[in-house]
Amino acid sequence: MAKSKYEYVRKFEQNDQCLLNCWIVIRIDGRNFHRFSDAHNFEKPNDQRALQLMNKCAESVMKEFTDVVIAYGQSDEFSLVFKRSTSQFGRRASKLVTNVVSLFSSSYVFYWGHFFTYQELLYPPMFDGRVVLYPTEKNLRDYLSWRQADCHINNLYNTCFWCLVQQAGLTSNQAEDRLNGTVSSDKNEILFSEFNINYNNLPQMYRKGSVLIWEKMSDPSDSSQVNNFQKTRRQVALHHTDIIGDTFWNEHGDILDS
Ligand code: DGT
Ligand code: MG
Ligand code: MG
Ligand code: MG
Ligand code: MG
Repeated sequence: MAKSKYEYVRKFEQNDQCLLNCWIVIRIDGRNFHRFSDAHNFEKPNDQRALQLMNKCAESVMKEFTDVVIAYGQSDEFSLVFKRSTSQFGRRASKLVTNVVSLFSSSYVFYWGHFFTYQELLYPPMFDGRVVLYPTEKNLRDYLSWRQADCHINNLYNTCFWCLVQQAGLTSNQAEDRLNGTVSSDKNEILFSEFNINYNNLPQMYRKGSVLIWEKMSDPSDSSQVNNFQKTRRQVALHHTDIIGDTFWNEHGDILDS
């Protein structure tokens, strides 16, 4: 078929194929969730409903894009890691990030009411997205460690901050001044001695964030047993666990193999 004289404009499109052999990380982050969390009365410092909704959205993305081997989320962000050999969308960065962000955002609205039973969604939320490539296992693990360390640092700070404001009656400025220059052990001590809170006993989801991986589980919908072997199905499993140390990676050696 003859091409129209306009066809040449295609050549202006840029090739944004991600480098081969690298893990493709897509990190999405809620736009101005400072305002969004206030407007929707999120509990401070952690709103269980909001975090569970984020996890549900990430699960939706993983079920659609099964080359995502692990996803890590905390606060208003999620990092989704495509296996290094993925050929999804020909590894085109713009295709990958826009599809992931749009499915995540639409899922956030779609599932809102499942988690926020009494809180109406007041306006459409937005998420940004970026693509980062990691060529070595060390780089990728360091990336995920960076996000989990960020979760810990922010959560410890925010937990102290809101105790000082909500329970001790300090103003925001006073609470900030009080925490200025403190290290982790100081904050643990404030929580323990002034608010009777053992930080390590707070919910793991708040302290560690959320880790989603594929796990083989026996399929309860399939009762047929072949040679005493129950069929297994890959399902998305949710963990709130340390991913900085080696234990998690030793127990789930297949995540980075693929
Ligand atoms: P951005 O990302 O530059 O558009 O701006 P923000 O406001 O989204 O800033 P960001 O992403 O650095 O920080 C996340 C905000 O979301 C932060 O203000 C706290 C809020 N947020 C996230 N999760 C929760 C939660 O569970 N409870 C409450 N109260 N706030 C939360
Ligand atoms: Mg930001
Ligand atoms: Mg944000
Ligand atoms: Mg954020
Ligand atoms: Mg089309």
